[in-house]
Amino acid sequence: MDSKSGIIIKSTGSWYHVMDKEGLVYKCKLRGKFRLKNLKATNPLTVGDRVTFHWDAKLASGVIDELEERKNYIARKSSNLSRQYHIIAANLDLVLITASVVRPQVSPGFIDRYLVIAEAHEIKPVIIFNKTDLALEGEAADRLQRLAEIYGSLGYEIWQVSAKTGENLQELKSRIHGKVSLISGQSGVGKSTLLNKFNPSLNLKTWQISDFTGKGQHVTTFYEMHPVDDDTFVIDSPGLRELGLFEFEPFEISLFYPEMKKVSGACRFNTCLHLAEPGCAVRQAFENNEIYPERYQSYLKIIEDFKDEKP
Ligand SMILES: Nc1nc2c(ncn2[C@@H]2O[C@H](COP(=O)(O)OP(=O)(O)O)[C@@H](O)[C@H]2O)c(=O)[nH]1
Ligand SMILES: [Mg+2]
Ligand SMILES: [Zn+2]
Repeated sequence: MDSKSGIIIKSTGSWYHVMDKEGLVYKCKLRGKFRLKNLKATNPLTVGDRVTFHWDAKLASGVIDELEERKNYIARKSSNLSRQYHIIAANLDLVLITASVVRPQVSPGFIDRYLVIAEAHEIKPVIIFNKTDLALEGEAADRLQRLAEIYGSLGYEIWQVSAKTGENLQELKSRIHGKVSLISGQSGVGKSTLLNKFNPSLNLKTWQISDFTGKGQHVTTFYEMHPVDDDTFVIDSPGLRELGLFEFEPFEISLFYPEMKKVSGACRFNTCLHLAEPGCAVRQAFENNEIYPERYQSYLKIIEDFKDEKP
């Protein structure tokens, strides 16, 4: 039996698809005595995990022996009441936050929610505005300009691309080369179309209603990692709103808004939520027009949702 190493690109619960450096995919099971380091996780391994395994050519199946230590991972609670969580993806280099200003029009707060998730996990966020071909003039163009101004001035990396015309696609493909990225975005923004442009052999279905598991529901969804090349992977994520923030307290959320973090040290209370507390430096900055109203609104919404999620 051959000892090999690779990266998990798909998990179906009992089987893991592991891709080696040559780009070959092996179907593997977990070794019976596999030691679970993390008992609070409902799934021992996930896409993005790097493992060593033994391949039995006769049986045409492999056995995973070891998990390499994770650089990071994103998880979500397995249910509102349980202390257990489900690990969604591991070893991420980038979070590609994909949006469009028309068809669909980006919903307020979507970008910020994913920026918070990226900041909270110390994973580099990259904002992609797709469908620029539909935003050349009028209100759509104004919206795009406003969003580019907000996120640009906050120092975030922004890409304006069109999967249809090919604008900036080669450049974006080079940007993600050699990295593992999680791509997120509302249904219909063009995630699958973009991935197909990066690697036509993926042949992903487009215009598919993603298997979005509405808020409060916790159907297990299996995340899949798409190889763009041997060395570049993109994990498509159904838009889970509560994704990966459960381990934080509400007062910590503003630490993931750089412009709030900058001033919140001056708030009177160190657990200030920046709502209506006396001596709140964030609220003051907002009133002085030093924080964009869109950003403050999205912050309030996240805090409000937290109250629902943490009864
Ligand atoms: N005009 C235009 N349409 C696009 C672009 N990218 C994707 N689409 C279309 O948007 C629809 C949804 O795309 P899809 O990739 O399925 O979105 P997903 O749900 O994010 O994976 C499809 O009809 C695509 O052809 C683009 O850059 N411009
Ligand atoms: Mg899709
Ligand atoms: Zn405050």
